[in-house]
Amino acid sequence: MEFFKEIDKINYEGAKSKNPLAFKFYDPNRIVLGKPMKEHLPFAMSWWHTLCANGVDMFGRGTSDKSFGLELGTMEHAKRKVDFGFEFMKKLGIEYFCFHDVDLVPEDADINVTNKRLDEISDYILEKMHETGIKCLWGTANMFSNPRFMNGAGSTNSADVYCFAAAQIKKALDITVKLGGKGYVFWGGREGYETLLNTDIKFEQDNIARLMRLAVEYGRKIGFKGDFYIEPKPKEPMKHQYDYDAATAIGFLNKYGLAKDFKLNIEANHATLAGHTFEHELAISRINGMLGSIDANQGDMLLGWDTDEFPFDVYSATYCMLEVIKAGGLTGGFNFDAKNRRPSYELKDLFISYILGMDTFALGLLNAEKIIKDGRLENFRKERYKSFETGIGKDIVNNKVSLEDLALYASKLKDASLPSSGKQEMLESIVNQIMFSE
Ligand code: XLS
Ligand code: NI
Ligand code: NI
Repeated sequence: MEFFKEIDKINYEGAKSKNPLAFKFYDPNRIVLGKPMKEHLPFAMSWWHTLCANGVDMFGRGTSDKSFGLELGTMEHAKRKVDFGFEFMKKLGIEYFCFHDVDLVPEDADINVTNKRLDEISDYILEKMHETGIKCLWGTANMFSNPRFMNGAGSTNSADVYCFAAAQIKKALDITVKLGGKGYVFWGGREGYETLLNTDIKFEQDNIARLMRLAVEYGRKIGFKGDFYIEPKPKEPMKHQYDYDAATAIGFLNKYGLAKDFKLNIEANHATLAGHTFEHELAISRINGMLGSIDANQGDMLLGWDTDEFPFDVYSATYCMLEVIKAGGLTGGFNFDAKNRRPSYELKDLFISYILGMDTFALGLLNAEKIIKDGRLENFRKERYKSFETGIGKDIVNNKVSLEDLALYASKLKDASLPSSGKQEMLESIVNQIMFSE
């Protein structure tokens, strides 16, 4: 069954095209820095936003009909989502998908029933994967929607709930491995707290780490070779989330001896919620060898929550791609953890939204290539530290001097000249020049 008879495969038509259902910049086979664009940009569809979310918000019902002509909450409907999702990915040329357990099937009150449904749906998904060549980027367990997780999963005060979290992780790992997923994500969900008056943060963090360790042990036992990811987020739903940002998550992973099995999944909107730029979070991950995957979206600077908009900001995508290229690429991919705005409710808007996101990252990649080939930014950055290449600077870097040596050096100089000018405005104008001249 074909859902979109009126929408064919989305093709690249070039920057001059006025066809809303065509790529203007994403040209999958175009060679950029030695490899095809699509290899730089392994895009993924998020099951939840694309196939489940209907635009419901705190103030109103859904606006978008995701029933696909069937009754919601049934296995027939769950299969229909698979059919729709695969047609959607195929038409857009998206090669990966990401899922939470409960995105795939309706959750039953009895976890054993839910697990059987997951077996059934994953058989069906596997068939579709073989038919189309589409792959699984990562899976995860939703440990935040069910009321039992009101205090989180690993961070819960209830040992029974902790076991349910473990059971869901076990099953989600089984399904991820069955589908050949490249990664497994822990987004902290409700792993956080509201008030210290009732919370033992040390105990909760120890318990989260224990749960992650158990997940790694089990995953490796069943043959999962990919990366585990932490997806940092500073707030929402909890006031204090333990995985606040990349630096915090990396500290946590190192403290608990989890660093070798984990990398980070960086979401643009989470970065800005933490008061950072997207590229800051990517750079912090990269310099620690932990840039794994990306949740590609963007927030609204005027709204303080995770609005999950489709990426549109070309500067941000450009800085992102500079980081990704510096890191030598991602072990994961670019998952559009993004939803169309509530008033863009037509299913056709889903195609248009993904085209926007994919074109934005294609532009980011093309700009990054130009910036790298131009070389002025990189040269300037290197030059800026050149006082550490000779003399006392070189001795510092080579750990050849003591604090007293440095103090003596300073006392002989009497006064230090100012560091070289940062020239931010010059650099920004170079970026504009490169981006907007052909
Ligand atoms: C929520 C997160 C979530 C994760 C997967 O803010 O972005 O969607 O990506 O659980
Ligand atoms: Ni996300
Ligand atoms: Ni998010």
